[in-house]
Amino acid sequence: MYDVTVIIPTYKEEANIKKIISEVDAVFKQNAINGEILIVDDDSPDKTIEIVNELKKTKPNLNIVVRREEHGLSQSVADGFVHASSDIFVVMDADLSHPPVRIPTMVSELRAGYDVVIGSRYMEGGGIKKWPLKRRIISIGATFLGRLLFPDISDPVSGFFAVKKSVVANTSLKPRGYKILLEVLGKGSWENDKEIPFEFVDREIGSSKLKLKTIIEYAEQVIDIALFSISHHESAAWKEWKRVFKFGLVGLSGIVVNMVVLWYLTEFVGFYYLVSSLFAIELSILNNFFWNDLWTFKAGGSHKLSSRWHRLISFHAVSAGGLVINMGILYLLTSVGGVYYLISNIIGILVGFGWNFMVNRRVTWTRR
Ligand SMILES: Nc1nc2c(ncn2[C@@H]2O[C@H](COP(=O)(O)OP(=O)(O)OP(=O)(O)O)[C@@H](O)[C@H]2O)c(=O)[nH]1
Ligand SMILES: [Mg+2]
Repeated sequence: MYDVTVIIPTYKEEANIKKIISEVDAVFKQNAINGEILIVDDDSPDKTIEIVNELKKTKPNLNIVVRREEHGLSQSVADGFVHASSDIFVVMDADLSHPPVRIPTMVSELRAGYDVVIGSRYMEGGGIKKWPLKRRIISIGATFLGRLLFPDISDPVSGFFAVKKSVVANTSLKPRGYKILLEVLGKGSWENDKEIPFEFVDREIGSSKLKLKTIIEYAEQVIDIALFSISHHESAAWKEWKRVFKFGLVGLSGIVVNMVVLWYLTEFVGFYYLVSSLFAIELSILNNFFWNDLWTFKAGGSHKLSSRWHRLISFHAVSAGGLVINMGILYLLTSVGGVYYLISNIIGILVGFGWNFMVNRRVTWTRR
């Protein structure tokens, strides 16, 4: 019936609701969008519902769902997906943090063929205005966790995004969890995404609902999506697991190269073993680089570091960092912490591996 549904979850937004509705409606009119506004309210005890019902009298494209049970932000948005009467959904907050003027761009990107369009605070051109340091730190932490699952997405926990109905239509989104976008990315069926920058403005009126419990639930949600992807191989996060696995296999092959070269140069060429080791380390780094470049991260020339030489240099730098981390942890745990050195070494290797994967993923082999 409509071309676009803007879904706005609300809880106690009496101070903002009127303004956001009229701003979205104005954007519809200015851009000739046949759009619906769907408020999904968790039975707010303030005047939110009353105001919406009053506005409904003059705005036929305004609808409200009032939820009386199982309160929660993600559940509300998921309910909005079910009640929307269009094939394109835009999700945004009620507190004017998300600029409605970006809606037309999101819609046209979906029409251009993208399945998900994300409003990003963390890409060039995006930003956050007037946020206290504490909020910034929490947000950066949450974004970091989300990027473990979706490293190509700068803002995987944004509350401002648009999806095609087909992405979420046959998925069971977990009712719990605060970050609905992460849930959509983790469990929805989509192929390609697009990020567009926007400037997030902190709410001026009304109260924030962010609590410690929210953070714990968020961590649970990330784990849940990671586990989900292990059994759903069409999911985007699964592709990332495959890369981690390949990177690990390549790492093991590097150990073999290292051992063979060390042994050969020492036994048959007669080098002092530490000298042999230098060659062994360099050859294993080269071995790992080429396998990762041709196999783990193969990407038909779409890397930001488009020259293989640049990627090779970057890989060396990251590997050196990984080595320092590995040895540093070995030293600290054993000499300072009194941990048995072989155990310390395993921990050092794992942390070094995590470093190597994540930094190479985001620097050496980052996509354009
Ligand atoms: N339906 C529903 N909406 C909610 C719930 N919690 C928050 N919201 C709405 O979801 C949007 C985002 O919530 P906010 O409280 O702004 O969350 P935030 O942006 O992380 O934090 P602040 O802006 O600092 O408050 C707003 O439109 C809220 O009204 C909820 O439990 N149910
Ligand atoms: Mg907000």
